[in-house]
Amino acid sequence: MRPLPSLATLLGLFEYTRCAPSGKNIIIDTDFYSDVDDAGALLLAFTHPDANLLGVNVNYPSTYSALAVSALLGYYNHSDVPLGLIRPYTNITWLDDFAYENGEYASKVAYHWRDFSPLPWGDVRGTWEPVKLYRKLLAGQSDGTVTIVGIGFFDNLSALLSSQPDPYSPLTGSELILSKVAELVIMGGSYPSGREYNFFGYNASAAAHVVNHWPGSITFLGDQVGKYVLSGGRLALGGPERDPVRAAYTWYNGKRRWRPSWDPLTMLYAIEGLGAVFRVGSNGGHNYVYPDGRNVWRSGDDGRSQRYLELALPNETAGAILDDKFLLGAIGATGMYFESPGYYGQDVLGFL
Ligand SMILES: [Ca+2]
Repeated sequence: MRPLPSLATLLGLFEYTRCAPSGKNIIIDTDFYSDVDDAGALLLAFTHPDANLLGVNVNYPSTYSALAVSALLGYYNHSDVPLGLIRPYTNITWLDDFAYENGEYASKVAYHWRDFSPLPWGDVRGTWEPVKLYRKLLAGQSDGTVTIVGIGFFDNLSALLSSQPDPYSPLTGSELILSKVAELVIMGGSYPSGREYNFFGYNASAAAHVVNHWPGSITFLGDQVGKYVLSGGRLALGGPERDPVRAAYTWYNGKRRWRPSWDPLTMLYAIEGLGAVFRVGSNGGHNYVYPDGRNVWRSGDDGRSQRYLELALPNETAGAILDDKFLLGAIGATGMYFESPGYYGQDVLGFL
């Protein structure tokens, strides 16, 4: 079993997480619907001391996805952060009709943490239309200072790219991106080539539009990087009992608890950069997405700045780093430190 962080380390980082928000300007585009790794990514972003959260857009048209993200925003003290939801939406919930082993979590998080949510239970009319939210947020920031993190599907980003001048900005979507966005960080694709769900699974033409026509820098984290990095288990086993992301991992994973880390790794890079965890896997070149969602890394930069990531550490080390950050973020959000020496590793799933 991996050694636990020392008490001094935990307390020191706990204090750090209570500081006023600063750091990198982040807008998140998440499906928050099927795989629970979106919840891990949001826990990272909502509690990381180096992230300045500007807004969240939901790219899957479920009211429960938006209500759950709203509950997380409230729970982690970001009730003032605006939330968008793709239109038209329905009350659809996820069913694991692939493996019939993973549990739905979005509606449960939305309901059980509804008292934290800025949105009233069951009513998402207060969410932004995603393109309007993007344009408002981007227009309000200094040039070249915004990082957009895409950890789902591409309809919102495609619509931003195609958008026209409006009351928020006289620039087209492409001009606004070029002016304001420092980097688009995408979980999607397979490198140097392959077929990955975020590109082909929902709206492949939107993925192709964004990847092939985005005017600024893009960094990709592909399927192979996240697949073998397991995280979430320590949070599920020993995190604060009332933490909603702990519950999400528990509901989704059942007794297996750990889960691949595509979205949390993408978020970690977006906030912290390469650090000791990542290195650039590409050597020049650019990504190309076919109309059916397959992708290939092509030589030549084609006038664009694109790269894909690899891990610079063993999978187990990267997973342990994520688990540390999940746990510390969750503890920091409770406003209290758990003093019981037997707390960590204790199976407290009985609360469900
Ligand atoms: Ca996702």
